[in-house]
Formats: sequence, C-alpha cells, structure tokens
Amino acid sequence: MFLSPWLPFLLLCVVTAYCSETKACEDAKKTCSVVACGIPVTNGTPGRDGRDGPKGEKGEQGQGLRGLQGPPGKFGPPGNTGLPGAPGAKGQKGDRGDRSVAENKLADLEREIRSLKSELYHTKKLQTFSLGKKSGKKLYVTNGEKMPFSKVKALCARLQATVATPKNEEENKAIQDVAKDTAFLGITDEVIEGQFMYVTGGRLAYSNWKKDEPNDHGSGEDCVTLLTDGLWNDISCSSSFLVVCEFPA
Ligand SMILES: [Ca+2]
Ligand SMILES: [Ca+2]
Repeated sequence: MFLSPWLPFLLLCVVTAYCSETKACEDAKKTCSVVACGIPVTNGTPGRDGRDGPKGEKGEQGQGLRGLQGPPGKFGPPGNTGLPGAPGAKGQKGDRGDRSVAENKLADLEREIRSLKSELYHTKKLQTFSLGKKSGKKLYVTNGEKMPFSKVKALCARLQATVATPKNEEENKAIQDVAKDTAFLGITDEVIEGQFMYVTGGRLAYSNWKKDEPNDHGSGEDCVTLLTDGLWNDISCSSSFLVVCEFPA
C-alpha cells in the first residue's frame, strides 16, 4: 500500500524509457499516457477499398457560357381524339335570299307547266281536227286500218286507250263521223251469249241496234260493229273492221 503515491511517477518513467526515439511514440504520448510505447511498429499492407458512399447532392449550375440551342426534335405521335366540344351559340336568322330563289324557281315551274298545258291543249285540238272527233270528254281516233277485234283491242291498249264505245247518241255520232266506214265497238257478248257488255266492264247503258239485230248469225256473232249509218250489228270477232280508239280528252 505504500506504493500508491508513487504509481503515476513509475508509469511515466516506464513510458519515457520505452519511448526513446521514435516519432510515433511521441505522437502516442500526446494521447496515451498509459500505452506501452517503445515497441517498433511496421506499416501493414493497405486495406481493401471501402464501399462507395451515398450519392451527393446535385451541385449548383456552372458559371460557364451556355451552348447554342439545338435543332427542334422530331414530331411526337398524334394524341388521342378529344371529346366533342360544346354546341356553339345559335346563329342569327338568315336573310330571305334563299326563299326568294326557291319562290322564283317555283314560279318558273308553274309558268312552264302552264305553257305545256297550253301546248298540249292545242295539240289535242289539232289531233281532233286532223284525225279524230271529240265528244264530251272523249276523243275518238282511227288510223284507217282494218283488223280482227283481238288486234283492235291490243292496238288501243298499247296507246293507253280503249276501243271506241258509245254510251249515248252524241258519242255514237262522233264515232260515226270519225270512222266513215264500218268499225268495231268495244262491246261483246263473249261472256254470256245474248248479254252484251262493255269490254271495260258493265252492262249497256245505250244501244242503237239495226232492225233484227243482234241475231248471232251463222256460227255465232259476239262482237259489234258501228255501220256507216250509225246503227249497230253483231258480227264475228274474227272478221276485220276499222280500228277506232277512245282516249280521255
Ligand atoms: Ca252472240
Ligand atoms: Ca248480226
């Protein structure tokens, strides 16, 4: 126990004795008053490189001159079609110009129709004068040909007409004036013998039979002719007589 006051002094002496000459020991003495210095130290081989440290913060923009601006880049792909926009505001009422044009066109058409009607009327009058005979609302026309009744019907139908059929004395006279020869009428008893009918349908409303006619003479007579004196006679349909067609006038 008597050594305790001397212990620090003895340790200092030990350090001093071991650290005689080397600088490393001098450095050690600054930090360690108890380390046993004086043992010669040789440097070891360098250790391996440590791991990379964390990425540092972005530095400030440099102070150098900026380069020239490069050329524009390529166009990018077209974007998606956008949604339809909201409807625009209602426009102002237009002027009356278009309406006037339409009215003018309509007026032109009406004038043209009146002109065509007038031309058609004169054509019909000329036709009546040269070819046919008009009675009431009927126009009777002949081409002067004679043929069996079936062909007479077909010819008038092709002209969008019917075989001349008098339904009163006036019409009978008009057909007589046009024909000037024995002509077929649009009347037969082909459906029921002895019961004469209009080819267009319906029983007779007027007749002008010659005396003792119709007589269904010989092998039978189912067609009707208008004689030059205006009287009627039943005759064979296969015989040939004048064509007279009836048109609405
Ligand atoms: Ca008959
Ligand atoms: Ca007869």
